[in-house]
Amino acid sequence: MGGLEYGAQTHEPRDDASMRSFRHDRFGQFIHWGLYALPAGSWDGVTYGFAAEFLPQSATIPPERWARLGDEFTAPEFDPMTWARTARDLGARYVTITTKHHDGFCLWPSEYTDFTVAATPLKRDVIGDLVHAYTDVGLAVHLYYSVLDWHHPDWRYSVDTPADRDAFTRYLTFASDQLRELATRYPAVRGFWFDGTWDESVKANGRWTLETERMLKALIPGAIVNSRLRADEHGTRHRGSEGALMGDYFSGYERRLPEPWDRSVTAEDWEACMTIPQNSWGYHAGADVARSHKHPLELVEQLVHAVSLGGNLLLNFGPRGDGSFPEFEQDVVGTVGAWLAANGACVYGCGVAEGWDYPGWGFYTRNAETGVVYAIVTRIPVSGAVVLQLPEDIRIHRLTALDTGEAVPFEHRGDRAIRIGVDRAASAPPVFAIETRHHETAPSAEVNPDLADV
Ligand code: JFZ
Repeated sequence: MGGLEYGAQTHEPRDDASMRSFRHDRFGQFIHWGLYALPAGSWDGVTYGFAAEFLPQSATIPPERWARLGDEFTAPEFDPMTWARTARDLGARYVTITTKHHDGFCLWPSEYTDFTVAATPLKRDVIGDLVHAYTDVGLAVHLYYSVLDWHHPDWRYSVDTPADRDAFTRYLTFASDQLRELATRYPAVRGFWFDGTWDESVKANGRWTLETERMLKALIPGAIVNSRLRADEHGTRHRGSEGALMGDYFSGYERRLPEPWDRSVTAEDWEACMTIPQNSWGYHAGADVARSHKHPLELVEQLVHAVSLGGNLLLNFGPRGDGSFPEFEQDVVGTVGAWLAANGACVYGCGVAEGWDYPGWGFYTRNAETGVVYAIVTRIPVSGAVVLQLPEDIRIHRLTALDTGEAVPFEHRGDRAIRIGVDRAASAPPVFAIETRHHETAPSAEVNPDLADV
């Protein structure tokens, strides 16, 4: 390992049951909820186009003033079972929830600060109630934690003086205490998603990032931790100075995906996180932000794009301050959920389809267990037909429409390609399930006449 003390602990992807199930799940729901959902991007009559959770910075709101928003946190519509059903209807298999974002407000009654949901009219332990509800409907829960904290007096962006060092050391103890508290209070959680780790102060504490990862894994066996937590002793993040991934999966694809033909990314586990608006994680009520919302089918496309490259997609939802989901998010739940209900077999348990080159009209995925290859047509050509280039020595055994299970006619174009007609009026990406066989492999146990009687 070339002597890095706080760098990567292993050079191989994890292959234990917990990691396999995270990989199998492929689709998660991200939840950003906190005080920022109340002003929803506007302050004193001015709307700020930037991300709603950054409003304290955009509108230069002093922490004391921001903290008073707690008095308005009544969330009359907040119902953990409704949230859990929403995640399940979306087709997500896991949920990652913000426990504390950059503003420092905690959605659980932490004993290490007063700035928590316990001091609001809502009072209840939001994280505890959600962990319970999601687990009840069979979803894995991960906890998001921002190390960056605009509220805590000991937070520092950089550590320049001995006084800074003392303060930041106290801060890291506070963060460790909170993380131990989370892991102890909610042992059912399956992983931790770190954020707010890009400042010089954290980069100078690579050792703390490794110790934190170890502590969480000791408290919760099998816990999964994203790469964004980690820095090595040189302050190099995500991947150590030697290039090896730190943490369990690469979490650097933010509001973007790798190029669809870039198979090099399949060497690591990774998860991309995605917003529905162009750029807001917390609920933003601004009209310009609303105009930037992605179409629900664009999100279907991004999901299969991620899976085709062996990655997960974590799709963000920002519930309103009252605890309800805005209409555009409910539309996403309806459309993406319905598509997955019919076509989920091309997502769950699937990954890269080796040998099947990026086709341009969509994506290929493959279920590693069954070997079935899926062709997902996200961009139906005006010709009304797609051509599939087959890997060498691969023949089509059976070709069906995934949603109906019915056989689909196709036309051979030599040995290495087939052509399938596609309904140009399809209202959602059609998926073809392809069972293949090897060219040389005899389909039955017939004796090869050339070898008989030898
Ligand atoms: C961070 C947060 O600032 C944001 O509010 C949200 O929680 C998001 C999930 O994470 O934003 C980032 C983090 C990393 C990058 C950009 C924005 N990055 O790596 O480019």
